[in-house]
Amino acid sequence: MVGCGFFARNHLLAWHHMDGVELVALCDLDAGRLQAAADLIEQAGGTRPRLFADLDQMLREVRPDFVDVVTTMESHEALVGICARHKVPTICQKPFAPDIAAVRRIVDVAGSAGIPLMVHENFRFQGPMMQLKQVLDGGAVGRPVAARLSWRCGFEVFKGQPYLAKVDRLVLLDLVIHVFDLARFLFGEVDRLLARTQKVRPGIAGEDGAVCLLEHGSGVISEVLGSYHTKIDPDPFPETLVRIDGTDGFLEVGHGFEMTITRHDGTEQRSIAPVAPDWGDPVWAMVQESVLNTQAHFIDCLREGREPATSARDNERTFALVEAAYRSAAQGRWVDLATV
Ligand code: NAD
Ligand code: 89V
Repeated sequence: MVGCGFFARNHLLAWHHMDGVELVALCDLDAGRLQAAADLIEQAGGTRPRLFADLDQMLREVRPDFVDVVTTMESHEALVGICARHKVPTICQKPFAPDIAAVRRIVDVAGSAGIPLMVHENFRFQGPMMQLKQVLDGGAVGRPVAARLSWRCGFEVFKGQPYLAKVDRLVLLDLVIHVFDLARFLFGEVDRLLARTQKVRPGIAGEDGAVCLLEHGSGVISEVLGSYHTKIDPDPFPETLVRIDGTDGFLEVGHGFEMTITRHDGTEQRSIAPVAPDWGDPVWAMVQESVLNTQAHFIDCLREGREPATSARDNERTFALVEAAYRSAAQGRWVDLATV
C-alpha cells in the first residue's frame, strides 16, 4: 500500500481483516506516518510490513500481487505509472486525478500495460446503497422517473484533511464525485448536466456547496446536492439522503438508514443500516464498511479476471460529470456530456 495518511487507517484495517490478503509492504514519503501505519497493523495482530519511501524500490524488492494507492490525486498519475511499468494490478483512491486530461492519460497507461486498474469509489459499495439498488431493480416503485440524492452536512472535513482548504476544486471534486457515481449506478449514464456552485465558508479556496441537475439516458432526471457548510441537527454525515419518484410509487432513504416505500397499496418501512466492521467506529461505520466492500470487490475481480464495476475506464465517466459540472457552473449553461 502506498500512502499512509488520514484515510489510510480504513484501508489498512480492511486489508488486515480480509481473508487471503497479507499486507506485505507499506510506502510513504513521511517516515512518521509510515511507522504509525506499521504499528497499527502490529497492534491489530499482523506481521509488521516492510517499509519504503519509494514505490519503485518497493515494487522491485517486494513484487506484490497488487498495489493500493491511497495518496491524494496529484500523485496518482506518477504512482499508477510506476505500477504499470512493473505490470502490477492496482487500485487507486478517488479522485482519480486533478482533471479529465490526466484521468485519460492514466487510463491509457494502464490499458497499454494491460494491468487491471480500479478506482476506489466506495459510495456505490455502501451496504445501504447496494440494498437500495436491489430494491429499485426489483421494481418496488416501478420505473424511476425523478430523483434527489443529497449529501449536505456540516462535517468538519478540514480537520482530518487540511489540504482540502487550499484546493480550487473542492466539493464537486472531493465529495459530489461520489454522489455522481451513485447517480450513474442507480439511473445509468448522463446525457446533460447543469450545475451551480457556492462558496459559503470564509477562508477556503474552493466551492463548498453545489446543486446539479442531471438528465439520464434512461429518462430519469436527478438532482445531486453536495455541501460541507450546512448547519443541520442531527448532522447526517456521512449519509446520502435519497428520494426517488417512480411510475408505481415513491421511495425515500432518510437519516438513520430508514427506507420508506410508498405505493398504491400502502407504505412500507425498513432499515437498510450498514453492518459495521468490528474494527470500525460509530460515526465512520458506513464508510468503513464500504471500504471493506470496495476492496473485496477488487480482490474478487482479480481472482475471477473480471473488470471491476468502478474500473479506470468506468470511473472516467464519473469524472466527466465533475468536469461537466465545473464547466456548467463557470458558463451558466447546460453541458452535453458528449462534449467533455
Ligand atoms: P493524506 O494527505 O492525509 O495522506 C496521503 C499520504 O500519501 C501522505 O502521508 C503522503 O506523505 C503520502 N504520499 C504522497 N505522495 C506520495 C508518494 N509519491 N509516495 C509515497 N507516499 C506519498 O490524504 P488522505 O486524506 O488520506 O487522502 C488520500 C486519498 O483518499 C485522497 O485522494 C482522498 O480524496 C481519498 N479519500 C477518500 C475517502 C473516501 O471515502 N473514499 C475519504 C477520505 C479521503
Ligand atoms: O470522500 C472523501 O474523500 C472525504 C469525506 C468522506 C470525508 O468527505 O472527503
